Amino acid sequence: MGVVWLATIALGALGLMLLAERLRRTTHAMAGGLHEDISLPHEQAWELYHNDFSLCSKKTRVCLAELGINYRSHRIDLIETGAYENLSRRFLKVNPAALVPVLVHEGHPIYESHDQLAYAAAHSWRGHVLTAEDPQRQALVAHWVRKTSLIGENPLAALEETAGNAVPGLTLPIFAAMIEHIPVRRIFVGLLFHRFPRRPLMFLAMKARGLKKLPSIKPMMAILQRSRTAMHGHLDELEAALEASGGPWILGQAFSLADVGMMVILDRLREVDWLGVFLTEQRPKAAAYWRALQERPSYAAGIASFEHPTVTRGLDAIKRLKAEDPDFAAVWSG
Ligand SMILES: N[C@@H](CCC(=O)N[C@@H](CS)C(=O)NCC(=O)O)C(=O)O
Repeated sequence: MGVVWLATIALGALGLMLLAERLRRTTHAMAGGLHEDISLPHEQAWELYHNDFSLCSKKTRVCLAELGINYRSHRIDLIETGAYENLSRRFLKVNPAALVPVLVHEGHPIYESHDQLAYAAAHSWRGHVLTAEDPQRQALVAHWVRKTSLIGENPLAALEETAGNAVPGLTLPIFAAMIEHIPVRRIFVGLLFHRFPRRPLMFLAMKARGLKKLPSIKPMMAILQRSRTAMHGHLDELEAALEASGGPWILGQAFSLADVGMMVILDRLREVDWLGVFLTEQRPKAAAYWRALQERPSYAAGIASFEHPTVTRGLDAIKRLKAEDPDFAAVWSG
């Protein structure tokens, strides 16, 4: 009986501790743009909370590199790169939505990466170089910035809307490869504190099955197929835009924020070995465009120099399995 009482008390205490921690780590949506009402400790005019692998973080880093803005870097782990640091008390003070990137200017945060691009361009003497002056071209830049963004709370529900929303589904294989090396207890932190429990649940499912068995997780394969179809549509639009502008960039001779977003999307396709599917001879302009994008110093500064070891290892594992296992390779065909 004494043991039962002790166990009950211990469980009760644990439950209370978890509840108290849950209350301390409440998360909620944050509107995009500058929040002058929030002041964060800072040492530099520009600071960036970001993750090496995250699509939106890459976009903001490339934009800052294009603008020549120096920033203090705060690297934040996400579960796929090691741990749910985005759910830590410290980071939730920076962004209660628990998302990266967060750009901080003079101590005030700017949420949503597309808003960060616009804000940084508007506050840099070189900003006009990345945006357009005449309204028609401005509208074109706005169209492509949106097209390359992750929009909405559930991007998977609107894959056809933006190329950014079609990316997470195509990222599933590298997520599965990366999560193989992350201990399950770290994913549990997400189950306790994440605003969208379906995200840690998805990682748990991939962890349980392993990379090789990813093709057997039917709901994920359905998302992947839908994302692939949607991405084909988005890249057809890119091919047409490059044809119309005459290249080398979406606006023609001028590199703009439109290209910043697309650089990051194409790089993610590289990271998950999709380029052979999407940049075929059917899209020669997009293929040449991708080659030109990789030549930009901002590609090295914002993307290549942040290559994460788990991503490199994951891509190697994907390529190995594709060569060995036809069922696995079939994910990329068809
Ligand atoms: N619409 C937001 C999306 C931000 C977002 O989803 N960030 C992802 C990384 S790309 C993240 O922080 N995920 C962490 C998580 O869901 O646990 C933006 O463009 O900034």
